[in-house]
Amino acid sequence: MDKNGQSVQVEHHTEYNPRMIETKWQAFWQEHRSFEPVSIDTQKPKKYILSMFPYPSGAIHMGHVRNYCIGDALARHYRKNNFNVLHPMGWDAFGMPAENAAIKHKTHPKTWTYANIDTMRKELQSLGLSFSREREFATSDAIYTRFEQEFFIKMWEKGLIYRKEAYLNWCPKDQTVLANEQVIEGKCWRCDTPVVQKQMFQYYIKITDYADELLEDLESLEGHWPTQVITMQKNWIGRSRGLNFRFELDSHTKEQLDHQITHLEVFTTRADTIYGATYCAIAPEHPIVQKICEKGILESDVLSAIKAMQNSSIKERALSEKSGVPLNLFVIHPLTQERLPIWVANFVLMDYGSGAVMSVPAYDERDFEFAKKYHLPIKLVLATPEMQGMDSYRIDNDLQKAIIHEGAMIGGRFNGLIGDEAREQVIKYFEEQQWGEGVINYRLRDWGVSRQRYWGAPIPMVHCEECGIVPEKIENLPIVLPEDVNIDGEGNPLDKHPAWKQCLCPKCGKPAQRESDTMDTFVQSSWYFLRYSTPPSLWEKQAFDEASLRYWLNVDEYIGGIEHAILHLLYARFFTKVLRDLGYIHIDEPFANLLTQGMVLKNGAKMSKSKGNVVDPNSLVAQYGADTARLFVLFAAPPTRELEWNDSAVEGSFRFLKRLWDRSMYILPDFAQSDASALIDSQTCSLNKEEKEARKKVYEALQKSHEIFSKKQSGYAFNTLIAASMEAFNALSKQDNPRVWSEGYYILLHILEPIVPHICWELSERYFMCKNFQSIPVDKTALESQSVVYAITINGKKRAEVEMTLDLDQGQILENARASVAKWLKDANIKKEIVVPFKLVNFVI
Ligand code: ANZ
Ligand code: ZN
Repeated sequence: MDKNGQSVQVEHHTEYNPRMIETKWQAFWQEHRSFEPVSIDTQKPKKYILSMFPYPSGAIHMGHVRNYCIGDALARHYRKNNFNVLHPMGWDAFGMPAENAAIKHKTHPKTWTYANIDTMRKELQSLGLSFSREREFATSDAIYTRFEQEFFIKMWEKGLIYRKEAYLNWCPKDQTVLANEQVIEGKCWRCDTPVVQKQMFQYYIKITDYADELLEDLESLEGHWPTQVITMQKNWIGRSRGLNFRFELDSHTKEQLDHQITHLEVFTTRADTIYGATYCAIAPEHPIVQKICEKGILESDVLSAIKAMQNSSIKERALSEKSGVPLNLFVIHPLTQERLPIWVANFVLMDYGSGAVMSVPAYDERDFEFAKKYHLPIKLVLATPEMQGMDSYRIDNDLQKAIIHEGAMIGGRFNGLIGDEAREQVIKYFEEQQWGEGVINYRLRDWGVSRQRYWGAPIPMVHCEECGIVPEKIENLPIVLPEDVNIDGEGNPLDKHPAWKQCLCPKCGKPAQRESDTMDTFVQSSWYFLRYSTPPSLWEKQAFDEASLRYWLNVDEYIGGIEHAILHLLYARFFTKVLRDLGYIHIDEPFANLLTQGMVLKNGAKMSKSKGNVVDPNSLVAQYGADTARLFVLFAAPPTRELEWNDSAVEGSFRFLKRLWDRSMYILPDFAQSDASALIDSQTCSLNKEEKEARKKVYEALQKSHEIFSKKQSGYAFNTLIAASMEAFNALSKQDNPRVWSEGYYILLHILEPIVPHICWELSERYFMCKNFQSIPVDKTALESQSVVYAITINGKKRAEVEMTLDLDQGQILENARASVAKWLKDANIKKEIVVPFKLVNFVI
């Protein structure tokens, strides 16, 4: 009844028709702008929930569905709890697949990309995800590129970007640079021509300048980011303390090198193993190699082995077996004066340390493998069990594997020193002798951002004959891509374009040429999360609105795949710090919390096109509806774990929703208020056990909901919340008090709304006249375990009374009962045990 005493019309009960209610509510949400945040609302707390944006490949897959359902549950929860919620979505739209499609299907990358975006937007919408539509953008939009180019210029001016020659995969036939994925078994993916390594100038961003801060700030993320991700980033940055020192070349070697090179500098993290060095290994690109090749004194097979190493990519080298050739050149060991041979080795990298190592096969796995292969001596110099108590150095070419544990140094001035202490003492001595110095090294490399491709953000630099390389003027931005290009896989389309490159030098005004490299797509994904904070009406004019940034950042919860543990997440952290130092933003770290969702598997393998085991989310939604899809992905596994596809679990999810729908007809027909708590209160005492039990289960589920969303139970275990809701629903079904039904439904719809929103909004509208969900407090009295007194009888004769709580199962009830009448049962032969729930237990003996 409503206030005027008139009965409220409840629509006649109908079949559960997900398609109908889902389209209805999706239209409603859009029309009412239900998910648009208030730009800045100082009256409310804010939450910024972000799922990693997708690459617009053309279709969403189950991994996306999972990722976005997790984020959506959080966003809806906070909205309901009176937060101002920013939950945006966009498109990581530049990248190679668009160009590959252009080559294959003769379409334009832009057409292809934006058509895919339209398709995928519809797919996401059909899932009822509560994204802000108004803040959506694609990173290929010119107004986004505009500011990325501005950042590039500011970074260049600050010395954070430089050019350096680097080796790239090059197809000599197509005259084009190839990405690693385009090199298949050493050959070009298009024409099968063997790929060579070609040196070309590339732009680099100095992420290494931030190595220390990136490492140190990981500490502040502990407890908020998965430990695994933090560890992976630490290892990737790879900070290590070591010794840089110079071996003197022997006199014959100096002569060979025309006295132009007199020393070989190496970097080691294991200065304590210095006496165990038996050879040196240098990178194929090392200056000594260059010099000796020029001299033309190497045997032709040695020369061709070196050429082969130089022509294989860094990735290939890492994957192939260790190999090398000796140069017949030697260094002098600074402590022992021994002559050690210099080898060229494929596992030594030119851009790490000094591109040369002292090789200590006894204590380093790579050196060991190499020494075994080429029969180089293996020398034990540390007191470890392998030394068998001997107290002077020992050659042991039969050693089975490299020794990785520490041991004390033996003999000489460092005798007895072990570990860090030993290393520091050796470093100190070398510094005193001026042979070398202690250094900190990082594995992290500067970030090469040049790509010789069309579908990317143009690097806003100009090549002028007079002025050199000059940044474009800010007022000339954006530098947009020409649309009339011929993309055929040969060369760089921007380079080939007849007119696009021609421009005027921003400095001297003379004719000049544009840079034709575009930026790595990781640049776009390094700042998109900052951009969403700014209202779209300002996007044209500024990168960010200061006040909006202050209000919305950090991202409170970032959700995405573990495959982004290193690159994307590290670059995003780095960009945040750079933009801070350029004065654009004020935060140090972008993502306060990170949730890495597990993979979606089918038949034990990751769902992927190549394995042919993908399930198309569209057909799932078409068959069962979005709510079933959402319920399934959140019920089948906790978010961080792997999710195994299971057809019958999908069925089960659908059946639960159908039952939820069908039994809604037991809700009080005249219950037209949106606050259910008034319903039961006065009646609590007169409820029977089943009714009390049902209420208890309902409030337990509600309490679980509070706990799970507030992270008291870590990892957002929505699966347990769904399980609790199902249990509550079953308990409700075991009683028939319409008031308990109504209250239970009211609360269950509230709990389930973040997970299965469409059905919840529909039933709430039908039965509770409400189009809004609010937070409901837990009725603590409902949670108390109710107890009853059982009569315990033997052969029908009452022997005892026992109070028991309602949550006990049959086994526990019997156990209590037996204990209470133990003295009568002691020697008896129990023939039968009968439990009458909530009343009595009878033993027949
Ligand atoms: C001698 C040694 C003995 C080493 C030993 C290790 C163990 P991290 O810890 O990753 O920084 N190294 C140095 N420069 C290299 C290069 N350009 N390419 C390949 N390897 C290089 O690694 C440092 C160690 O990697 C260095 O310490 C060096 O080998 C090798 F029992 O020196 B070590
Ligand atoms: Zn100029």
